[in-house]
Amino acid sequence: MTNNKKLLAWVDEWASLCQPDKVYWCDGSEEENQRLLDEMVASGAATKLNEEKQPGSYAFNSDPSDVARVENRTYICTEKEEDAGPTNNWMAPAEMKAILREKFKGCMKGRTMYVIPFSMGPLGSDIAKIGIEITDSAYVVVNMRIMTRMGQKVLDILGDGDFIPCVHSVGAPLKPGQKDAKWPCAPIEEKYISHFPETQEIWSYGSGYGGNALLGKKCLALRIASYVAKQEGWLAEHMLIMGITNPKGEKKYIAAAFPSACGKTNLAMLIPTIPGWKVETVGDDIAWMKFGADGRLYAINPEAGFFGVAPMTSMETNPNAMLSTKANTIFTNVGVTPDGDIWWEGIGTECPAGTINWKNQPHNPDAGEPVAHPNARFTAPANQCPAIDPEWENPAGVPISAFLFGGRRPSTVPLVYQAKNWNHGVFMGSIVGSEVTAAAIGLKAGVRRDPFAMLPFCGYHMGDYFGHWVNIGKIAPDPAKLPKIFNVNWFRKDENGKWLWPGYGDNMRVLEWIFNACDGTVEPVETPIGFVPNKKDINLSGIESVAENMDELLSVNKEKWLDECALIEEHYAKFGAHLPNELKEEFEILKASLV
Ligand code: SAT
Ligand code: MN
Repeated sequence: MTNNKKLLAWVDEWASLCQPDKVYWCDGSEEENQRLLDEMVASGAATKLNEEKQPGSYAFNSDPSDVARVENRTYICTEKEEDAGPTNNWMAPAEMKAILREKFKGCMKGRTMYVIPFSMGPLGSDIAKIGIEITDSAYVVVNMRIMTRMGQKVLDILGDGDFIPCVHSVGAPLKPGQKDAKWPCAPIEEKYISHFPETQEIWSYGSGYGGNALLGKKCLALRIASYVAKQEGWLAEHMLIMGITNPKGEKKYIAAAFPSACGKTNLAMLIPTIPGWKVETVGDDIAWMKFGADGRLYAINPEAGFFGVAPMTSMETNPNAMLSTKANTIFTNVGVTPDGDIWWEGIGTECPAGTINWKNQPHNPDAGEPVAHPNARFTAPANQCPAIDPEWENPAGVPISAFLFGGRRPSTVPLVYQAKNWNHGVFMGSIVGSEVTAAAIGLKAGVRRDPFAMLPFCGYHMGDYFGHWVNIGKIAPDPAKLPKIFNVNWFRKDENGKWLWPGYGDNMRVLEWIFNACDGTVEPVETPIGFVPNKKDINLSGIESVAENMDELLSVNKEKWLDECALIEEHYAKFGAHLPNELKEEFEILKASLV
C-alpha cells in the first residue's frame, strides 16, 4: 500500500474514467502471481504446461490481429509536430488525449483494473526509474512481474516520490454476463500506443501484446527514456549488453544494437565455439548508459527478464535461452504438444502429432501454416539464464568497451568493420538498415533504414537523436575512453541465397577480433567505409571451409556502396535541418573515397 497522494489521486481518476468492476493493487508476491495464473487457466485464457517438462510455465494464444507491435498505431505526442520528427507518427497531446479519453471511458467495464508499481533498473539504483502501470489485463501483470522489478517493494522505495504514469487497456469492455474472449483486444484501427514525452506519460489502448502492453519496455525504457536521456546527457538504447572474457581472463563488456528479431538474444547468450573464451549476459534488449566517475560509459539493463523470439531457438542455436525458459516462463503464440510441452519451428525436434498451433487449432502439416507465429515469444526471468553475468544487477552498471551496430543485410555490408572515430561511428549507426522481420505488423518486405535500431523506439526527432550521439562524443569526460564502434553483419548471402557465415556461436570469432581491435592488437585494413579485418586475424580453426567465403565476407564493393550512398541520400533527406553537420561531413568523406 501507499500514501503517495499523487499516485492515489491518479489511480482514482483513471478508475472513475475506465469504470472497472474493481481496482486491485499488485503486491508482486508469488501467491498473487499463482492466483492470477490459475484464474486465467480457469477462464481458458492460459494453458498450464506439463509440470514435469515446464514447471510453473503457461502458454497463451493471442488474437490473430494482435501478434506484434503496431508501428502505424504508435504515436509520439509532442506539442510541436516537428519535435516528433519524420520517423514517428505524431498527434498533438490535447487531441490525442481527447480521442483516448473517449476510448478509455468505461473501457474496463466487467474487468479488474490492476495497479502495477514497477522499477526499470535495480531497485533503488539512482539510474533506475519507477513507473506505475494500470491495466485491465492479468496477462500484462504476470508478464510485468517477470520483465521488471514489480510490487509492494517498489511502492516502499517510491514513498512520496514521482513516478511515470502508464495507462493500459485491452479496449474490450464486457457487458453484464458477456463471456470474455480468450485474448481480448480492440481492432487494429482502434489501437493507440501513445507517448507524451514532454510530460512523461504513456497511454496505450487496444492491444495486449508485448511492447504495446508491457509499458515498461519499449514505451518507457526506450521512447520516454530516450527523450529524458537527451535532456540529461545519457543514453537509452535498443542494445543488448554482454561480457566477454578472453583466454587470459581479461574481460570487456560490449553493447550491441540490432533491429527487433535480428538475434540480439542469441548474441547476448552466445556460447563460444573457440576454446578459452566466455560470454556472459547482462541484458538482451535495452541499455541505459551514463558516464562514471572514471570517465568510462557504464550500462545497466533496466529489465529483469527476456521477452525473446521463440521460433528458431533451440539447444543448438541458443542453449542458454532454452535453459532460461525451462521453468516459470510464459509462452505466447507457440505450439502446445499433446503432453503439454511447447513446440515451435526450429526447436530441434519433430512436431508431435496432435500439436495445437498458435491459432488454437490442431496443427495440419499439409496446410503449410507454421505451428508457432514467427513472432511467438517467451517471457523468462533473467536470473534463470545459466550465463547471467555476476554484475547484471550492479546498480552502477558495467563499463562498455565497444558498441556494435548491425542488421540483416544479404549483400553490401561486410561481416565486420570498425569506425575510424566517434563521429564516423555515429554515421555508421545512423545508416543501419535491415531486412524486415515479423516483430511488427504491416511493414513492407525489403531493406528498411533503422538507425541505431531505434526507428520504432526513438521518442523524439531522429535527426536530433543523431545530434545527441555526436554530442555524447563532445561531452565525454575523456574521449579516449569512449567505446570503440563497429558494424557487424552475420546475414550476408552468396548469389544462390546461401549464408556465407555460420553465425550463432561462431560469431565469437568476430567478437574475438573486436575484442583485440579494442586493445589495438590487430592490424586492420583501411577501406572507404572503415577498417575491416585482415583475413588472417579471423580465427577459423574448426570451420576451415568458411575460409573460401572470407574474401566475399570482408569485401567492400565500390559499386554496391555507391548504390548504398544513393539510399543513404534518400534516408538523410528526411531529417532536413536536424541532420548534424558532423554526419553530413562523414557522408561527404565516404562518397569522396568511393570515386
Ligand atoms: O514486442 S516487443 O516490442 O517487446 C519486441 C520487439 O519488437 O523487440
Ligand atoms: Mn527489442
